[in-house]
Amino acid sequence: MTTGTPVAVVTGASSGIGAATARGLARAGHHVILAARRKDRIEALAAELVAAGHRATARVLDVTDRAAVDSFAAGLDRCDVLVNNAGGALGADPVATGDPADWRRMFEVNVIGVLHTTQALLPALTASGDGTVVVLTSTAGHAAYEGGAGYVAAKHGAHVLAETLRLEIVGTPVRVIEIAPGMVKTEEFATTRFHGDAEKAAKVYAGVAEPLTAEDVADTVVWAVTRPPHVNVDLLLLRPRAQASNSKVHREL
Ligand code: 8X3
Repeated sequence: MTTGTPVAVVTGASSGIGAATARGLARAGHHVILAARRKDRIEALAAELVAAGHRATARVLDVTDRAAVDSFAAGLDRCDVLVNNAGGALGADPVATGDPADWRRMFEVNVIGVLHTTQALLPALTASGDGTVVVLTSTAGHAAYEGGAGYVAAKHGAHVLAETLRLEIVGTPVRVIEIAPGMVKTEEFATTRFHGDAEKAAKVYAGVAEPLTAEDVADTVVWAVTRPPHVNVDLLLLRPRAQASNSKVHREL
């Protein structure tokens, strides 16, 4: 294993689960590289972490831009952990009327984005001697639900990418961890899904006592990453207690 401060790249680190994971990994002793499109947000988070005595660097990155991902990877001295968090849902229409542009964008971010960063950083992760790839999928990557098909299809793609990669690189010093959260209430997920419609977004969580928070998921990611290197948490599904399946949610209305 390489000595010195381990470096953890977190994509989509500008908000939600990504930002919380970056905070958690920084607290766990990693130098976190905050990668996201929104410069102001990642710079503010990096400043917050540095002020708290941690190591953090902000790097603007769009994971769907392969050239940008390659030059991002070339600019890193080392990489021990890659958290593929950038992703999201767009639309909640039935298959019959779903917007192909939404489907295409979800596949680009949730699947091709993970492919780009993983391909670009795999050499550095291998060279670290104990590398970890985390793929944040979703319970949508494990079962379908009505109105979810575009996101469900994309997250199934990310799940299969993780599963296949684990098979292909066994015997190398890199493990592949998939974390699949269910209902998580974050600042942006549902609003983005409904193209900015706050009222529709609020309905997602209506009456649900305690949806998961970004911190709950980050906690799980940090736990999995900080297990000894020979321990591979292949797949961890987590949901709030009030959610028994993708479509069975207890609501107090
Ligand atoms: C988020 C979970 O139920 O909105 O990844 O698909 S869900």
